Amino acid sequence: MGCYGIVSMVSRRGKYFALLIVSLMVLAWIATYSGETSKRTVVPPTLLEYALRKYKLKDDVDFLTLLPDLLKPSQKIQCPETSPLLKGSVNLTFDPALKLKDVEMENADVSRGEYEPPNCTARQSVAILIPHRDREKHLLYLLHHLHSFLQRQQLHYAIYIIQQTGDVTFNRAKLLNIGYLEALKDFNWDCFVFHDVDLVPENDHNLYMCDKHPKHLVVGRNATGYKLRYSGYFGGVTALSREQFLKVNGFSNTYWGWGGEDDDLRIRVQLQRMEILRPPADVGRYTMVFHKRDSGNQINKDRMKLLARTPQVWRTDGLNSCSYKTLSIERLPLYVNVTVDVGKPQR
Ligand code: UD2
Ligand code: MN
Repeated sequence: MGCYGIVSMVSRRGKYFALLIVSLMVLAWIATYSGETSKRTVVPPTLLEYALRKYKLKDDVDFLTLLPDLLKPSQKIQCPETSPLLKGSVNLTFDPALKLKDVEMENADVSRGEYEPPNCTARQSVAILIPHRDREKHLLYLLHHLHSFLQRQQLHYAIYIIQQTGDVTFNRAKLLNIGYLEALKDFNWDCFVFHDVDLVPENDHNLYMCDKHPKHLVVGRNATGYKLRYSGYFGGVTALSREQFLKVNGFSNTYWGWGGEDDDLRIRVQLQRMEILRPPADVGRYTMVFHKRDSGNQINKDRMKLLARTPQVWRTDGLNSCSYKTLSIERLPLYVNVTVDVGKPQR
């Protein structure tokens, strides 16, 4: 719900009520942030959303009944540096009979794709961005494992699935740019994790948090004997802070089909003289659910040519030139489903 939606909603109920809500929000903001050491920054337009989410309210709520609670200083302390809930390496299961309803029941505390630890303030707010088309089973397995994994890490997080509509050649990188731009309309996320739908993390010490430099979280996966494929490898799952991703102007929008877009992002990171951090090999382990190459995602034969021109074009090809049409945004229980038209290759 944007600012204008909030204003039109309350004006129907009279100006006095509107004034009351605005005053309450200011009070709530002061109360919530005065007692908290979190480094999260929340801009005023999200305040009402914050209160609605925190109290899981519908928009016809009686705010007066909330006043005492809103004015109470937050009792929450920052979550510990190492979560006591971590289990290390876990045995993953991929049950073909798994249903979305089961995963929803396992995650009753997740609302509209978003979760906050109940007893402490998370150290980072993280948006997980997953590019997707026609991989429903993989998505279900990932949701099943990833929600509990992220909750064990005591993160404030939301999962965004960015769906490419139609049968135009797949564009993973552009979908991820769109995910970043759309997620920032909801909240000022600290950190973004760019995540393939078919990769399931095996060890919860692999922290989905951002660091001083961009992180590559997949050291190895089952299919490649858990070995790093090559030294500059940057595919699968990466974590960049809001500022790091902005600094490199995001991904290129011009990689259609399979391959190259991950190497392009690595070049952008290196051009900014940032390093790439990785977890230890026994921690950065993933299971990739078996799949064949999808139709509509054929090998991009131009990828080497594109990679050669990255140093010349990165400033004008990326977040600042990402044009698309948002077809729908559905806030489902376990994820925000963003469906987009990414356009088609220019040729
Ligand atoms: C590798 C990289 C991946 C990306 C890709 C080249 C790893 C572990 N992953 O993955 O990050 O760089 O090469 O583009 O190295 N997808 C769909 N529907 C489609 C096609 C793709 O949802 O029809 C999404 C999905 O999230 C998938 C991702 O795009 O996981 C990458 O595609 P892939 O899994 O076919 O490619 P793969 O495994 O070679
Ligand atoms: Mn894959």
